Amino acid sequence: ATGVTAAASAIAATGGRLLSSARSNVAKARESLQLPAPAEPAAAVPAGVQSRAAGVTPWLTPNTDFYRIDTALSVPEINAQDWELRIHGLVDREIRLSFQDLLDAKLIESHVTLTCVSNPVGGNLAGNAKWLGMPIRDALAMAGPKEGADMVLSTSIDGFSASTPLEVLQDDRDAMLAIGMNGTALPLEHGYPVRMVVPGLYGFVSATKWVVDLEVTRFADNKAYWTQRGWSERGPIKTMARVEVPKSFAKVPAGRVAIGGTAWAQTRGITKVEVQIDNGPWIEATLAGEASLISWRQWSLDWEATPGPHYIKARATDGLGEVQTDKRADPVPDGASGWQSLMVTAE
Ligand SMILES: Nc1nc2c(c(=O)[nH]1)N[C@H]1C(S)=C(S)[C@@H](COP(=O)(O)O)O[C@H]1N2
Ligand SMILES: [Mo]
Repeated sequence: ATGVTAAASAIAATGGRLLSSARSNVAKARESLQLPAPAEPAAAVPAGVQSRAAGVTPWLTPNTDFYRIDTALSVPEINAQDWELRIHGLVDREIRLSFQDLLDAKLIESHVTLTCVSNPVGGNLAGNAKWLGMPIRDALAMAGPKEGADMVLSTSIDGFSASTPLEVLQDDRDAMLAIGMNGTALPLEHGYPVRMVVPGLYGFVSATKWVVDLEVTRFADNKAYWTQRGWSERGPIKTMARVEVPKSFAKVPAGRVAIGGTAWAQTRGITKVEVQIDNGPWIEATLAGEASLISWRQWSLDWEATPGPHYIKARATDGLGEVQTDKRADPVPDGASGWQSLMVTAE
C-alpha cells in the first residue's frame, strides 16, 4: 500500500511540474496573441453612459475588476494550438473547429453585460465588457442542427456544462464563441482561449469558459452541471436595479446627496429607474445613455436629505414595460428578485 501511495504521489509531483511550466507558456502565448479585427465592429458607445453620481461602478468593467465565478480549483491552461471545439449530437454533420478557424472567421464585437444567477439583490456579480468572437449561429450552421433539437449543451475542458436554448444561439442577439475581452485575448480565468457569451441569460446556462464541446440535443434528454444540483434548466436574466451610492448604512451630509447605480434587463433594455425615499412616492431617476439592450444602463438622482435616518428603495422597468417585481426570491433556482432597500443616515 505504501508503494502504491509513493508511486501515486511521484506521478502527482511530475504532473504538477509539467503543469506549472505549461502554465507559463500558455500565459506567454496569450500575451503575444494578436487579435484579428472584427468584420462587424461594436456599435459606438454613445456619450453619457456613465452615471453622473460619483462612485458608481465604471460602465465598462476592466478585465482585472471583472467578477469571476467558476467551479475550477485551478484555472485550466489550454494551449490555443491544441484547442478544438467539437460540435456534434443532433446535427447533419459533426464538425471540429480549431482556434485558427475562429481567427479566420467573420468575427463580431459587442458590449455585453454578464450576470451571475447567484447574485443577491444589490450584489456585484455582474460586469460589462466588449467581447470579440465568432457568432455561435455561424458555427451551428456549419454542423446543421436537426429537426427536434431544442438545446445546446456546452462543456468545458474541466467538466462544467451549461444548457442553452438552441433558438437563443440562432437568433440575432450576438451569442458568440468569444476570443477577446476589452481588446485583449480572454484572460486565463475568464476562459482562454475560447468561451461562450450569450446576451440575456445568466452565466450558469450560457457562459461556458474553456469551452471544448457543443452537443446539439434536447432539454428532455440532457441536464447541465447546475441543473443536476437543483438549479433551473433555463436562466433568462431578471430585471434589476442596483443602488451603488450611497452605500448601505452610510452616513451622508444633510443636503444634496447624489443617489446612483446600475440597472440591467439584458435583451429587453431599461426604460425607467425609480427611487423611493422613506416609503414616499416613487421618483423617476435620470437614466444615463443607452449603448444597447444587452448591456447595463446607469442612473442617478439628486436628493435633498434632511437630518436623520432614511430608507431608500429602487426598482427598474424594462423595455417591455414590466416593472421589476417586489416579490423576493433567493438566487436558487433561477435568480434573486425583489427591490433593493437600504438605510442611510444624514447628519
Ligand atoms: N468552465 C466553466 N465555465 C463557467 C462556469 C464554471 O464554473 N466553469 N461558471 C459559469 C457562471 S455560473 C458564470 S456566472 C460565468 C462567470 O463568468 P466570469 O467568471 O468570466 O465572470 O461563467 C460561467 N462559465
Ligand atoms: Mo454564475
